[in-house]
Amino acid sequence: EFGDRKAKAEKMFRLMDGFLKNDSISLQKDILDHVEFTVARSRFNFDDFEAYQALAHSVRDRLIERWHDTHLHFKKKDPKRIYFLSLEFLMGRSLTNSVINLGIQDQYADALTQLGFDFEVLAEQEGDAALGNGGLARLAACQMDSLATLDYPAWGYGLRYQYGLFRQIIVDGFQHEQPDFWLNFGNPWEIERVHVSYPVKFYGTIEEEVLNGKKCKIWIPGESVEAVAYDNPIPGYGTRNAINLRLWAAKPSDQYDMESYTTGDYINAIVNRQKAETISNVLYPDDRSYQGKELRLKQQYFFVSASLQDIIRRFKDLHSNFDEFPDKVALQINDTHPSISIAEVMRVLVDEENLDWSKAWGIACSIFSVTIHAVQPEGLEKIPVDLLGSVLPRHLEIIYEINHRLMEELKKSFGQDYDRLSRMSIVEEGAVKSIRMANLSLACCHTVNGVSRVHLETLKTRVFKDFYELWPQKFQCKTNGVTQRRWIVVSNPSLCSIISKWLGTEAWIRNIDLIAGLREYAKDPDLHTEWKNMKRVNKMRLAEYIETLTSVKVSLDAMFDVQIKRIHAYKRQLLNILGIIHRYDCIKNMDESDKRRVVPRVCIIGGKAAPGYEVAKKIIKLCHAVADKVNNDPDVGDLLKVVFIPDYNVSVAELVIPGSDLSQHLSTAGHEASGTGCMKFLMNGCLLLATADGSAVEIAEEIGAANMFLFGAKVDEVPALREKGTTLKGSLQFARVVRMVRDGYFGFKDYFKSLCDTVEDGGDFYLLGYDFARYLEAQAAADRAFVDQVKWTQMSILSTAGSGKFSSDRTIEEYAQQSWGIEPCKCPF
Ligand code: GPQ
Repeated sequence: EFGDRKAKAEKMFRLMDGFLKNDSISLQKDILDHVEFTVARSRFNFDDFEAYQALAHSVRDRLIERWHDTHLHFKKKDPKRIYFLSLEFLMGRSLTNSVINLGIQDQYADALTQLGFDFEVLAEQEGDAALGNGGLARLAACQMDSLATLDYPAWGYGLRYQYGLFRQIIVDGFQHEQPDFWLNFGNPWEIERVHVSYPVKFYGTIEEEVLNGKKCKIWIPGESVEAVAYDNPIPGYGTRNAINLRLWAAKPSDQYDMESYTTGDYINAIVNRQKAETISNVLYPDDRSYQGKELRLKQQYFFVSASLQDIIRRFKDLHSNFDEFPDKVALQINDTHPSISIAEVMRVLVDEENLDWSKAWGIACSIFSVTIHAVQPEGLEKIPVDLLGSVLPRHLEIIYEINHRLMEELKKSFGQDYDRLSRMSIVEEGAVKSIRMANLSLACCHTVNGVSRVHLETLKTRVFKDFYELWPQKFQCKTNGVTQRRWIVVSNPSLCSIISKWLGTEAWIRNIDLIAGLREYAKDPDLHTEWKNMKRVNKMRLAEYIETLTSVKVSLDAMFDVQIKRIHAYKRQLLNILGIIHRYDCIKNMDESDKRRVVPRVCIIGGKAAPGYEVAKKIIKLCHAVADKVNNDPDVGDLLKVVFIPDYNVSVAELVIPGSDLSQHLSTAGHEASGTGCMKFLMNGCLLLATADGSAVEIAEEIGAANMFLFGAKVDEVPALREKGTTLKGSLQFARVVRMVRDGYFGFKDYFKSLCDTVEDGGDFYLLGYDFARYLEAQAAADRAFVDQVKWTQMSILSTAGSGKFSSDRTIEEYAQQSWGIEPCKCPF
């Protein structure tokens, strides 16, 4: 009967030419239909937001069409798939990206004009999907775009948080956090799959049973929560492929605990059940600090368990023998957050599929690879044994068994070297006995990836030295990249046209290597004119935004100098502010003729501080305090303006990056695993002022160190400099600017005291004092370069031209070939 229905539907579909059409009239009709029937407003009376909703639904229909075709095609071909597990995805807005990737931007723009609307105005109505904190999460989003574009059979899996990353509001210069209930106004980009749901179990006890003469462990769970799928289609560019990002939401389960209903406590039973939903409620906003929170562990297991049930169900649709599992499944774990999946795979294979341990372990070892984003051993995730034993008792047992076998193996290689064994153990003995999730990942994964060359070196020589000595072949470098679709085509359309015009092709949007062709024209005066116009228009947009948000008027002739990223002590926003204070101090002491030689600057800083991160919050306040003083000082005028852009997020980045001249990446060498912001600036022709850290080292190789402003202590100098510690005094200039803050020159004397203490009095772990003089020199070099606009423009063109390596397309190709062993699976048009 089903076959018959299918044939009839197909026949009717072809007769009616049922595919969605993309001419202007069809699009207009579609949008108006969605106004009337989806948004339920009158076709003759709807506002910009309602127009956006209707437009988004019309685009969504087209996404779904391709997404269906892609999945049918994947199902038919049954290739090995890559499953990308990540607790965070920072997707930002979807509208413009979708229509560009679908290749129907002009048609939509035209259709909207006909209806009296402006595409760009409607695009501004969309809020960001902010299901992540920072670099790690945006990287996952960029990689999804590349996976789709390169036609890889990929799935993303994560959590559908009700509350994304908090909104930052600034009151009197202080950060306040407000909840981001992003789903309040509906989310047209997701598809709720009420039928795709799985129970996820927690707590309970373990019992032993004898089954067929074999002793077995049976987990009797104490709680069950339902995971419901929400699918988010991810369209590739220049292909019909659209892959799926499946996010899980927690819903109360109706499976267990019928008792409380029958005992009559109906209301309480419902209230208790409702608590299940809290699992997917909120994203943890403290980027990289692990506090052993029960809810966090439950989030991790919840999304991992649901994803694996889904993956295994898909596998079993076509296969019955788990020997074939590694031929069909590659699992990528994004940092250690999803690493409980290793224990879960073992549990399913051993306890549910009845495979013997070593066979199951062999399978696990051939499907998992991990990427580490942390730099410090202290930054690695640890779960207290008591906590794990209570929430996931069977998983704790399995981890102990894995560890026992690991220790036996290690003894073969290292004999009685107990120090080494205890360092490599998955179980950390100590005041709080814990499970080292990184060690679990290292024991199992066939590949351990670092995110830049410097970072991989750190992993090999410091963080995982012992493991590297045992399994050197596991360690690989996959330097991060970002997608040129979002970071040039979507966010800088004028630059996009210039590149296509000068290269004579749009092919670089799929094949970024071509962008190097711009080098040939780096000195061409016509290109310079177009380039400078593009930059000026982008600066104008940014200046308007700044004025609306902060009431500060900035001059377009000034150098727009930008540092936007999460606020962290190691990223050294404080170094930037102290540099600004120095600049201010210099201007104050100049006579009029000196002032004429000053290169005017607009110093722009933006970023969120984790809610409990005191130092980071003080940095934000200091930035405002300095801005207040400088911006209102008539001696300074347009020579220096300081701006803090509130609520930095993906869509703000899309506006700010194209409008900047210079960007700053100031991490103390050895602390930024890679950095990806710098790549976005590079693509947009902004010059980089950076330490030799993370990916900046590789950027210098690509564009030539002479085309950027590198400064500061090198990675291998840092430990010795720290050793010297107390005897190492920063420069006089450094002492002077810190003193100004200490003395209350910018007010809030008592409040800033502890911040000053972090860089003085023998502290200064991040070596601000040591690097300060070199930092000022680099800044002076940037000023000199800016005065010579021909030189500057040439450096800017060479930056864009040299950015090819930093496309996530290159990164994904490397993962596909070196870690996952997958092939493209292109859906025919
Ligand atoms: N990163 Cl450990 C995060 O954004 N969050 C984290 O919890 C950790 C790392 C960043 C890292 O700091 C950057 O250097 C990288 O470029 C980025 O991950 C992506 O790899």
